[in-house]
Amino acid sequence: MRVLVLGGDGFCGWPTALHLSDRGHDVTVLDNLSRRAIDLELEVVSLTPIRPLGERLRVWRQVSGRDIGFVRLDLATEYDRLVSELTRLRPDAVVHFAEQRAAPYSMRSTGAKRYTVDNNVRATHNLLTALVATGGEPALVHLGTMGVYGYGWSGSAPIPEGYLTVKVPTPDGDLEREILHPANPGSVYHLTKTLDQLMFAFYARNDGLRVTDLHQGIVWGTQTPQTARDERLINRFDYDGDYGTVLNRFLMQAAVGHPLTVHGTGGQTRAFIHIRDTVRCIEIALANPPERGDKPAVFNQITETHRVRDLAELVSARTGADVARLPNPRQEAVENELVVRNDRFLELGLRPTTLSEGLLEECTDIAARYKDRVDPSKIVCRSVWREGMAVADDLVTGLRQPVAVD
Ligand code: NAD
Ligand code: USQ
Repeated sequence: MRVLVLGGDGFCGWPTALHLSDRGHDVTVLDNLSRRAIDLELEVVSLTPIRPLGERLRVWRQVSGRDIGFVRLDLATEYDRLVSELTRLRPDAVVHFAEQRAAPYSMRSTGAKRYTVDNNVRATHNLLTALVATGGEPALVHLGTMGVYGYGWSGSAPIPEGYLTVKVPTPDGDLEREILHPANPGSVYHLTKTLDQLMFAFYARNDGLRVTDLHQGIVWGTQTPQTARDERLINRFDYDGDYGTVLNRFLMQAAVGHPLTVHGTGGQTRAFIHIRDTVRCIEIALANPPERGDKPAVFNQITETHRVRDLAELVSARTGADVARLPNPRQEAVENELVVRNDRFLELGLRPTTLSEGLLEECTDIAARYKDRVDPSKIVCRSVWREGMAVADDLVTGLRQPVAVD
């Protein structure tokens, strides 16, 4: 297949591009490199020394003999160029990772809220209209999020894959209807993903676009077999308070001797997936697109669920790290249950990678190898959901290292 990977320079997109290229697909990456610009804005770098995209692509050609194309383009603002590129490349499938994806970043300021909505909603809508304008052939696979469902709304009832069957009382008796699961976003970022869902439903119905929306849990780990082939192919590892996600942060914190930063009681239960399974899920979704005229296919892209304090205890037991209980900078349920259906990927052959499979070790080793790149002043989460909420002071100040800028 000819596959266009939007956001292919990012944490999920880069290993996906390599995985698909390795499987023999003809891959082109499209990215505006905005994620690298946000690192500059936040004055932080990936824990791992990621190389410029041009170098990544050259090294991939050397180690695999395969070419990956690159188009630098802003999906949110360069509509005409997007149409030209779709016409030129004629992809069979488009994988859409290209959005601002950090919930804390999306809440850090008025400007960041507006940027997140402008960027994500316009990028997705431009893509959908460009697909229609160019004939609507490619199947679209989009990365959504478990956060569209929210946490705790349905108690211990399992979260279905996208749709809920409801009974609507009418004077003539109950009508049974299948509806999109009610949206319950917990941040401006998650809000944009709930808006994406409505756009997919509309364009699938109105224009027959074939859309798969993958509601992915928190991705952990960093390397895949392809990114591990050469240090210059290494994947991004975000550790800072805005972009770092909880399990990778705990593993990094343990490696540098920083207490594990549990928000509140740590009673939040979340869904997780290893980056190796992310790339496999994308491949499975590409091989199983919906038919024209179908409603968007929704898969829950998760392999396990864990409570934040249990993860902290697990990492602490393995490494001896202290656990710190910090004021929670987010507005979220203090404790929640989470039961998630993920039958569709399992039926299609996904064999889940779990926390117990030695990959915690791999992740800790990577964090330890690059620990000199960590700036401890960037670790505590300081983006608050509402002005005036309390945040913690730095927990470690004495270890500040000079950060190497790539
Ligand atoms: P990332 O920020 O590392 O990568 C996103 C990429 O998209 C970046 O390279 C960025 O430069 C690019 N991009 C952003 N806006 C763009 C635009 N307007 N035009 C062109 N390129 C643009 O994020 P990630 O962690 O790789 O996440 C990828 C997708 O997966 C996101 O949509 C995210 O919501 C979703 N997701 C991620 C996780 C996770 O834990 N990382 C979990 C669930 C879902
Ligand atoms: N948390 C801590 N300590 C930390 C960091 C986070 O206790 O140091 C807590 C948060 O308060 C939250 C939970 O851990 O309750 C998860 O936070 P996170 O930053 O790991 O994940 P989240 O903000 O939900 O976002 C990440 C990705 C996002 C994706 C989402 C999937 O950044 O792109 O959509 O995971 S999901 O959570 O399933 O919606």
